[in-house]
Amino acid sequence: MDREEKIKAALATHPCYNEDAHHEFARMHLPIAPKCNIQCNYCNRRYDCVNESRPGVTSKVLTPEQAVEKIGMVLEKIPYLKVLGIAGPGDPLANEETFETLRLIKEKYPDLTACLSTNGLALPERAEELYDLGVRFMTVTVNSVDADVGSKVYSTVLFGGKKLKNREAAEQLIANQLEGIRKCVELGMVVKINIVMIPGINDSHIPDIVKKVKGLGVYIVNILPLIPVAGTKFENLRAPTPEERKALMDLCANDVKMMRHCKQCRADAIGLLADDRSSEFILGDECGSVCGSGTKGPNVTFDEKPDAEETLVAVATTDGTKVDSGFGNARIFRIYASDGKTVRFIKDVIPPEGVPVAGEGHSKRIRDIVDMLGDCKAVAVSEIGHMPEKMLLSKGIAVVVTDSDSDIAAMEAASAALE
Ligand code: CLF
Ligand code: SF4
Repeated sequence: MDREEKIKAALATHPCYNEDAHHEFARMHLPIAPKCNIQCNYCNRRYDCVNESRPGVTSKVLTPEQAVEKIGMVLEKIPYLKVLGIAGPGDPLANEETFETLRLIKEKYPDLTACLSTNGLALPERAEELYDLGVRFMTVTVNSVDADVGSKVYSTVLFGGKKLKNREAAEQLIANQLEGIRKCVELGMVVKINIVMIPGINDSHIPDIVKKVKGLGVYIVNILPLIPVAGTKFENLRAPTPEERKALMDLCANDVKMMRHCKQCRADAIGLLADDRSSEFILGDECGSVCGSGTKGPNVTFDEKPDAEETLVAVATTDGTKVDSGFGNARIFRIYASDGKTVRFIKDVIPPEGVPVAGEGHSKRIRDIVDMLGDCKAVAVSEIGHMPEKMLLSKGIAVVVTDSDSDIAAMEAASAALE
């Protein structure tokens, strides 16, 4: 196969770049890159890079060796895995581990597609190396192509041994992003642009960004909604409504292909975009960090303690993004701390799997889960049976039935706990 045919074949099985492929083919993120070289005003660095992930999600960092070892485990259970992505938890190009991981992937899994997501600051100097290491799919998050707008989005940029601020920071970042994109396209990579839509800051500027990157030859654009996160400069801004985002995407679709099926997945996501199976592949020494209890059972120790005035609540979920599970069958309980006005993510608690859905085994599972929720004062679930509800209420844990997004559900649970 020549170079173009190879890229065409990879495009046919890439779940993000090709909407038709996302029900059939899986991606695996390798969370090996914790550091970042810029500060976006919507990012709380306790969590994964928001340029590619949903806010409030924390991935455990692996070494390149651990990450590559895990690929073999995943392929055994998910043979339709086609793409290996590096998307954080920080910026991949601010971490040498990214290059080591790509070297290992090229050696062991040359048939899988290597994909990367970056803020683009270091792209001009590393693009060729990335191409040589086999990267053919590159995502760059570009929130402005105008330094006046950019200076509202970014507060600092670390470049050339200097800490740049405000307008100077934005100018440098934008120049590097555009040059990096140009180089990647010239080398023959397929380039996707992510744009975070921030009402009142860059929303009216987004059509100009799209026109600019179209001129550089990008393949597809993904407009992500701002999700305001406590502890960031943008915590009091509002998210765009789905209607506003759709209208903007429809407008920009006149210029370039739009991605409309993004799941804002975590930096350690594994599986089909709509079915994250990362909790099935937790390595032994990841327990206690990612999941708190993992399969170890009750008596959770929270490694990040809530402040004295904060209330702990739990949210039942499958993929971390919304409440979609009943109490007894939840794959993950996301634990949040709330001061009554905002919520902040503490950690995931993962109940043991493979327990009977009825009989004594089932009641024991319910008791274990109640114990695992430790000091939580409320739990949000999509449904709950009489027995677990009674058990929770007897322990002073309020129950909220909802189908909201996880962070909103955590707020609903916190209100119920404080009633
Ligand atoms: Fe990962 Fe990103 Fe590659 Fe996909 S995700 S590095 S391009 S393999 Fe995909 Fe997830 Fe949306 Fe990203 S759904 S957040 S667009
Ligand atoms: Fe956060 Fe990503 Fe921005 Fe770095 S590039 S500050 S990790 S959102």
